[in-house]
Amino acid sequence: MKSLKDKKILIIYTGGTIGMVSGPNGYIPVPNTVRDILSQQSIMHHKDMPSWDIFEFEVLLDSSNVGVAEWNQMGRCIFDHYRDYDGFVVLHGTDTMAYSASAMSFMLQGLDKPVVFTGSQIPLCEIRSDGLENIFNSICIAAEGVAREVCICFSGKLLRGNRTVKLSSDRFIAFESPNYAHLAEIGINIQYNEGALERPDPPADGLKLVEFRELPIGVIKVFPGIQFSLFEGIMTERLRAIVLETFGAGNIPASDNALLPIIKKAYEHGVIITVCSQCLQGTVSLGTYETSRGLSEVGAVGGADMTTEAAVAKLYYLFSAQYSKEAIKAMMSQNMCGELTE
Ligand code: ASN
Repeated sequence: MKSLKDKKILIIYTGGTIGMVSGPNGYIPVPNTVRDILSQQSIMHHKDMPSWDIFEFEVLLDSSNVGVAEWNQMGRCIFDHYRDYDGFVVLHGTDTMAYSASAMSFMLQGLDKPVVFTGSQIPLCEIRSDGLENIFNSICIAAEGVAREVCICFSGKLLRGNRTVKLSSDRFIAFESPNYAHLAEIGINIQYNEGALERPDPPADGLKLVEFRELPIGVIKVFPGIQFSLFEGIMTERLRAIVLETFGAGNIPASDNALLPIIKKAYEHGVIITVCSQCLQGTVSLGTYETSRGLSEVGAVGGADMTTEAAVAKLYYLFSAQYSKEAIKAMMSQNMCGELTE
């Protein structure tokens, strides 16, 4: 087995606070900041450190601006360099990291090397930055090769990417996977939770990249007093899918039964309706309560314990991979890469 220092890691900088500098209009990512700061760290050249290269995106983004094109760019970058490296560290803004990590978990079919997303809450160029520690931990995890899946390494924890949500905009502990065990705890030792890790079989035909296409989908969060009729206008043939963020185990307010006929019409137009929960823990179970029964009767499908982030990414994947409507509907409640518990 290769030791860590014999491993090769590609660090991909996409943008985000970690490489930002304060400007007149707020923080913005600045080219070469991460590269320069990392190169100056003696630990990055320590004899036991894996060898590493850094690839910086031409246009660096606050992650609020990351969309389908950038996901494809990230996926392609990993795909193109897959054979040359033992693992990948993706430096990314925290705001949409959970979406991007979810997207990569579907886009990179047959992945059996670590892809570790990280970033920081304070830029590397400022004192008290959490960035260096996050980067060092991520490099070690990418090099160890135990977690051969898309994960998020942040503030001493390793989480499954498609199970993660951003929890805090100002704490160092910015992420959690509230519905799934941590993949590792990072202390003096990196303690992997073997039972929680994906165990991909080495894929027969290697890594496959499924680039995403733009997709007209919507996320609707229900709330007490919601006037469903306002949403009728968007439920046209143009819409391909909706993620409905419901209460508890998949419950919706009766509100004069306004939603169900709208959902039924949308379903008849071919729209895939996936039911997720506003709760961070637990699962959707349509039919447990009378307030959810109607949803399955009009064609909606329960997304079990999937995060909204994972549900959105999965829809992009399934439509881009050109599955049929029936297959997409079935697959939204089936586990593909550790994103939900069946
Ligand atoms: N707005 C930043 C981003 O997501 C936040 C961060 O990285 N901490 O790019």
